[in-house]
Amino acid sequence: MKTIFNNLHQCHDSSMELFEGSIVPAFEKPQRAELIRQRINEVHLGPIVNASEFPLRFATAVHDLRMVAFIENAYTEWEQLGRTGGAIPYSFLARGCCCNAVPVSLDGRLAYYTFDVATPVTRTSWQAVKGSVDTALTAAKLLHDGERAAFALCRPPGHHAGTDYYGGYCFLNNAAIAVNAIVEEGSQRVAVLDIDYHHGNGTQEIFYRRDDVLFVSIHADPTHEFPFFSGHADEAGASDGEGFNLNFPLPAGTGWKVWSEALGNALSRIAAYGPDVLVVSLGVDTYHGDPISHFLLGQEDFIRLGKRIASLQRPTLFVMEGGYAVDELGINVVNVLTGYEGA
Ligand code: OKP
Ligand code: ZN
Repeated sequence: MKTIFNNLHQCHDSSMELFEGSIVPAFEKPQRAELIRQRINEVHLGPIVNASEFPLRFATAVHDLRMVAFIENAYTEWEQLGRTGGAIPYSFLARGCCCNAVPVSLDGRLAYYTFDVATPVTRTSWQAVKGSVDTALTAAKLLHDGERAAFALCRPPGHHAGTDYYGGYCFLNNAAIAVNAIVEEGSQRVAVLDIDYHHGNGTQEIFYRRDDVLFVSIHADPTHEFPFFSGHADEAGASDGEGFNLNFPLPAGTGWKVWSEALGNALSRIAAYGPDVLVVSLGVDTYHGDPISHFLLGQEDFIRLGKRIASLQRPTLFVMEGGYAVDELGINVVNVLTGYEGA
């Protein structure tokens, strides 16, 4: 299959991250995309194609225009205040607050739009963020033009970004923007299978009230794991979307046996839905060696996983999300893709 790549990903390099009370090197770093690209070349998965540019309206079709503009301009404002480092908040919008108005000051708007400190806007982040969206849209276009599968090597990732908030290393929701574009191009039903270790809260929220997009996610139980406030089994969708959201929260220590049972149930639901297109939010932070995660999948399991996804026999768009064990990252990601192709 073809891979879509965008060199602009390098423009987002936040270098540092607050982790368990210390400042450590960022887990979500440019090397990730480079290592995946290298592995794709090594195994001759297929051609690597540069992303094309798309109008921003594809992004603002699922995100609040004011948030998109905020991400684009936050660093200019940050610098005008004489600040250095990445733009991050020191405060957050808490539940039950009496006023949901967007504040005026930059710090107030940071508090409003982002939900963690792991997602700093740097001087050039916007170019990478827009480039990542373009990567997903270029891959979606390939499917529209008749390819059976494509891999959008997106970076930064996207599945934690919701309609009007960003966080968890994610600014704009690449997968959701691609899904929405696919629906606008005429697909009646699109299924999203999110297999990242973390729940795709943003994607869930964006499609929660829609029946033309089925969201299915297998992830760490949010009672113990980031993003903490969504991903429970009883979140089934609302209004028109009731029954079109399906979560499989699993405990820390989950290995292939239990994980693949959940996958079987997820795939049954997707098969019953009968989507025109399947979009896979592909995280490999389910790997046993991942430094921030607690599932126990092995390298060979990723091949099995790819084969199982292929059994659906739907046009499939893989969109890169997480995976932080950099030494094995290329192997794990490409194992899913070769598993899919070899099936
Ligand atoms: C993004 B994706 C580590 C804190 C990290 C952010 C995690 C974002 C994951 N204990 N918090 O879903 O891979
Ligand atoms: Zn993740």
